Amino acid sequence: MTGSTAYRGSMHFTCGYGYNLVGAKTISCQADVTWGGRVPTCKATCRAGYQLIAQTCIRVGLEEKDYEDAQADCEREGATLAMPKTKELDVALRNVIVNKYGKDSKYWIGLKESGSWLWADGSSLDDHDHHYQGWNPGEPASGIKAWFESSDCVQYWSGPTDTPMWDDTACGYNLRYICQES
Ligand SMILES: [Ca+2]
Repeated sequence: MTGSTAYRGSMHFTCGYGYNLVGAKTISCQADVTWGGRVPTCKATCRAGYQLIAQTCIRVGLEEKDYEDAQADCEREGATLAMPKTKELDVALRNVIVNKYGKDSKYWIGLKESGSWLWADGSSLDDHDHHYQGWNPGEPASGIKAWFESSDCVQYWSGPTDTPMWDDTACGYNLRYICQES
């Protein structure tokens, strides 16, 4: 909200990401210290099936798919696998999963190793010095590569911490997954 609350001043309203403004963008201040119109509201704009979590529209897919199929399913909806790049979003996603589905299932997120760790939008996990990372203690661990062709895709896994945290595993496993609107 910017502008002036003085008489004949006008206020301009905007909404944060994931919200649409409902009502007039600009309203004026009246001589009697009331607004010259209704104060607008912000309404979440996630598409059907998605919910707003930490300013991000997400959907939890309960069908179990391998990493590529899960990513393709998200892409069909104009989304990608979820990218919990911030602690805020990572913790919010964990809480949604645990509160709704418990801590035992595993879920793909949009992080994969292709030379380096890349998010589903192509950005690098190592882009900046103080980037957030939500790995389980001891992960990413490459030991599993002796048995499987690749251990390059990242899942939420309630391992030693009993909390869904990042773990690299074989991309061919069929897991639940989380989509994020892009
Ligand atoms: Ca691992």
